[in-house]
Amino acid sequence: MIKSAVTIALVPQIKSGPWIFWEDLEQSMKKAAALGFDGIELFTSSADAIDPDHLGELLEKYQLQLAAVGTGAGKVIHGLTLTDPDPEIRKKAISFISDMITFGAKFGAPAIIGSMQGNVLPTGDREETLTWLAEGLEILGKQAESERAFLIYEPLNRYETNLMNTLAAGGSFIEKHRLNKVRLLADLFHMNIEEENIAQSILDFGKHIGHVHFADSNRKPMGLGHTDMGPIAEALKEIGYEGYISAEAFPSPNPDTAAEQTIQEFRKWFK
Ligand code: LER
Ligand code: MN
Repeated sequence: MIKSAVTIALVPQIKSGPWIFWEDLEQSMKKAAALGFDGIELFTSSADAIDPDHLGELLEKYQLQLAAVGTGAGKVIHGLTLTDPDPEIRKKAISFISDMITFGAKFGAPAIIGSMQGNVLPTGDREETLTWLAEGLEILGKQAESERAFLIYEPLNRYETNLMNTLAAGGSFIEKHRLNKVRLLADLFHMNIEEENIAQSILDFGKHIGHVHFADSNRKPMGLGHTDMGPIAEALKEIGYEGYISAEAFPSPNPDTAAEQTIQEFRKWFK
């Protein structure tokens, strides 16, 4: 069954990002539960930012699942990426994500590698950079597997990375490097910019998709832009997608209304 989730970011440095809730953890979870979301996706500044016992109690209290954990703070706060030319920084990036994997896996949730993938630098070599990325994903994918989770890699739009921008690029990379424990994140906002046909890409690379970010063409909550959601919802059903559709959108016009708009759209397309 396809499940709904909503993002909660607890990182002050990225408050202006596309997250629905970004204040108090418990208040946000209470609201998510009241609206009927199945899960929450968390962005924290590090793996030890929240006491896992406390999170476990809140998940139990509000009957929510942890859908995924984001790792972007590793780049935003600590300047780490998996493709930094400095091997020490790559090592620290792996260690940061590794801790996030362990944190998420306690609750059966995967970690997401989005901005932590980095970029090929103007002075860099593309093949070498992609080799570093493959090495990082291989190590972290194996770790996720050993903790009974999986790892999510997110193709981003061209303004955020020059590594991989489409499901086709991400899917081919996974296949080429036999990254069996890595699944793709289909972020509908990035796909709106990069894919020729969002629904067709979902049909073509569906077997690799492990998570979906739900946002409209302008990154407002679904329904507030011009994305044609009908064929996308059909494609996700056709591939038998059973993961989360997680609202990673601007809290527009405010977090509460954005959350309500999102759950209404989720029900419209998936219930
Ligand atoms: C992360 O999931 C993402 O989509 C990035 O664009 C956030 O900056
Ligand atoms: Mn995303």
